[in-house]
Amino acid sequence: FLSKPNQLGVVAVGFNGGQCKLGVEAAPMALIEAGLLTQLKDDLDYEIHHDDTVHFYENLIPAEDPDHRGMKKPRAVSAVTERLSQQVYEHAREGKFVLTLGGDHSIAIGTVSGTAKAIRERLGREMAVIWVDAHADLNTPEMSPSGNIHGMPMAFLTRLAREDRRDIFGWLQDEHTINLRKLVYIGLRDVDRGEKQLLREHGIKAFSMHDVDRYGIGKVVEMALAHIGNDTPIHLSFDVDGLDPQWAPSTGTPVRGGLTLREGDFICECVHETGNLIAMDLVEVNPSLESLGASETIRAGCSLVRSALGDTLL
Ligand code: 4U7
Ligand code: MN
Ligand code: MN
Ligand code: MN
Repeated sequence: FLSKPNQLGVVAVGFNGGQCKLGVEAAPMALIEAGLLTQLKDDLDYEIHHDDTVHFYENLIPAEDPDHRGMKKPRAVSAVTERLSQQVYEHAREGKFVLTLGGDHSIAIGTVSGTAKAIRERLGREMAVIWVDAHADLNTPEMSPSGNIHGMPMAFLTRLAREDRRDIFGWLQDEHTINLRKLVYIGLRDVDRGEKQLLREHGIKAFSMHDVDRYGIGKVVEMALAHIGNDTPIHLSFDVDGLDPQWAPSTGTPVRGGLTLREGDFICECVHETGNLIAMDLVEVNPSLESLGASETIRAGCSLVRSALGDTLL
């Protein structure tokens, strides 16, 4: 589905407004300083299109941003994701692979909407999303226990949550959205009550850590890809907290009992092997938490991205 398979559009998003902890905005720089883009260029032969900027979108953050329907910083997250959606769209519409380095997971409202629109325009098709995460990020504003928008992106992207105000996600059009049947979760282990109900009610495909234990990661990935089908573009949104804190301790909402780094890499490798992967997000790396584990977490993040871009051993 990529007309330029070795061309890589990179967007570095230093945004933390979808949650309350500082530090996640420093992740793109930390990943780049760890050599990620150099590795993709020198070892995997990608031609990199990057503006050499970490975007903080300072001029888009309003001074006043009161809660709306319980959402915290709704205008800031909306304005930043609207801009990011355009940036991602511009790469994707040229047929490049789009790699977005976050940032907290609210930024997926921008990335997924951007690729979904480009794929509809270029190919006339609906794309699929593989969401690797401890969490489902499917809370509607009313259901959310925290009001943090990084726990809501999938609700807005699937239209389970809607808001008409243009400055609070009202810019999302049908062309930006994802079909609930084309969403697959892997790694879930901390899902809120309301989210569980939505998963059941809508029959959303979800592989929890229980499924990973029962079937093994090989079978789980096989079932996930079978659900999506052979002929569908895939956007992989990887929250580093999908990994166990043993491998990725530096993240805002760690949950024990997660994927090993090898299992995470394996998911990425298999999705790469389909030949259908068109974009990846790596989010929720927070180098300022667990300072002892920061470099491990950054290394884990680099490894996941390399795996998704075709770094297999043989
Ligand atoms: B992440 C949570 F309540 N579900 O909505 C919420 F447990 O992007 C956590 O996956 C969300 O890291 C975590 O606040 C968002 C909570
Ligand atoms: Mn998470
Ligand atoms: Mn997440
Ligand atoms: Mn998190």
